[in-house]
Amino acid sequence: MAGPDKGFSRWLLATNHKDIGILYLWFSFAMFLLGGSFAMVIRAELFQPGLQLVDPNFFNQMTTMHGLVMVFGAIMPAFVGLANYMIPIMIGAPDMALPRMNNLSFWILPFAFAILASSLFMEGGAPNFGWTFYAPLSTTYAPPSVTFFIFGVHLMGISSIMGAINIVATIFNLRAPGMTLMKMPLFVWTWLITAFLLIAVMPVLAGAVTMMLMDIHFGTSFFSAAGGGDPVLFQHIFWFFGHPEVYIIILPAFGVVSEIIPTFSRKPLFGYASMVYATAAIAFLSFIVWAHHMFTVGMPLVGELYFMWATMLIAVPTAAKVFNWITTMFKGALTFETPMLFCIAFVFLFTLGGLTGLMLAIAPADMQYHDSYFVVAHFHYTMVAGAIFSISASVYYWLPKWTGRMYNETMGKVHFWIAFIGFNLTFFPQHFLGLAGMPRRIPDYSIQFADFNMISSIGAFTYGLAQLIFLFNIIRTIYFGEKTTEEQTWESARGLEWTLPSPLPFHTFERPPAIK
Ligand code: CU1
Repeated sequence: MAGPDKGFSRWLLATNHKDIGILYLWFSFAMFLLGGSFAMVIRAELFQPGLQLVDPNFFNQMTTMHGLVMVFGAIMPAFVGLANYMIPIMIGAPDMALPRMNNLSFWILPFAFAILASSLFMEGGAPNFGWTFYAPLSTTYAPPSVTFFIFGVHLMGISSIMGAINIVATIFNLRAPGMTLMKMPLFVWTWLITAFLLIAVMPVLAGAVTMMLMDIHFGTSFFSAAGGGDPVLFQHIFWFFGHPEVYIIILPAFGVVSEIIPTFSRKPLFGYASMVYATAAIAFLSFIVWAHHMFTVGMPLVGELYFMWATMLIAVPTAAKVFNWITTMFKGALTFETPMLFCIAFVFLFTLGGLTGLMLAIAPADMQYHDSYFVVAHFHYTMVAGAIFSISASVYYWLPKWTGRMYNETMGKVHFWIAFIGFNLTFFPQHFLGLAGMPRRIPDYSIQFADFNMISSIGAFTYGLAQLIFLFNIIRTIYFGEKTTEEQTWESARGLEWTLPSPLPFHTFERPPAIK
């Protein structure tokens, strides 16, 4: 059945990978603004000590909803959208392998997040137990809306699993002749591995929320010590999902950066094969490090040591990737258009987030850092400067291809610099706050934390403002952007460059240019 071309039914009945990609991307942008507005409430409350702009329980709802909406509503769907739009093009496939399931995986999402967001208006308010929803806070002491939260998580998990199956099926079955696995663009590789992570761990998340549901409504005691269960079991199950989840978020970001840096360096990616193996190694290691989130629960010493060393091992393949990006840029004919600026900031700031991750991996040190603002600073360097910056880069990079129109470069650069400064103003001081002992998820704080919190809040408002420039630039491009020719889209530029002979020893043209 071919859906009507025009109007709402074009989107409702969409089976075309580009249409579905566009739906995912706009949905994730909407969720990004919603989750961002929750962050603005948080930073407004923390602007000064003693403000109490909002009720402390509402503040807890904001931290919870901010995390849930950003992780599951903004970042993940944005990458699924990029996958939908770009993977078939990159591997020479006519569409995704399972186009109708593709439609279903998208259209579940608005309902899942409508259910989640509507809990804000329910009696007792939205979930207030943090995005990690530790039991018994999320079972025995949860507001009634927790049941809607569980249903929402189930729906979103179904959507993710279907999306992942579709991506695996597409990459394994629909590659054009000659497109062997080791010729695939890095973005396709990172998504293939990400899709396997999703298929492996989303059911674990579904299991965790189902056990919660049983504990709340059906009299079981999985997480209740009073009934013979164990609250720490929840943390093990959650983080067995949760740690691979952070790589689900960051691996496609690695892929995007590995596409963009070669283009603006006028060189092929350095160490293609090592990038593929490093991605696979990170994915494997992500399954065996989960308890580094739980150093303070009272694990046996051997457990602490194992999870400490295993976690540190991840730095090896990650460093290989950073080395490859830097070496790709080395002696390249660099230019600094907006996508490249975001990618360079990504490499620099994500590495910083990786280094604080290494600090957190040291079990005895984590006894001090645990649940402090240092953790918040750490993971925002990976989630915002990692995932969000790479998504921003990819939108600027592929917008000319998607729309046939060029975005405004000056406005893009203004967006980048305001975002870069705003981001660092927000999160760099939080390292110091955490080291000085300020706990996370708290609506008020003592006076010695005042200065850094005010700087952080000003930074957050600045970063938030920058996104409005981003939105304006995108809409302006779609309606009024200067028409592009094939040569003006960045990818075509790369294709041309790759056919040129080069005097530099680093230019070994072992890979053909990506199929357009
Ligand atoms: Cu982790």
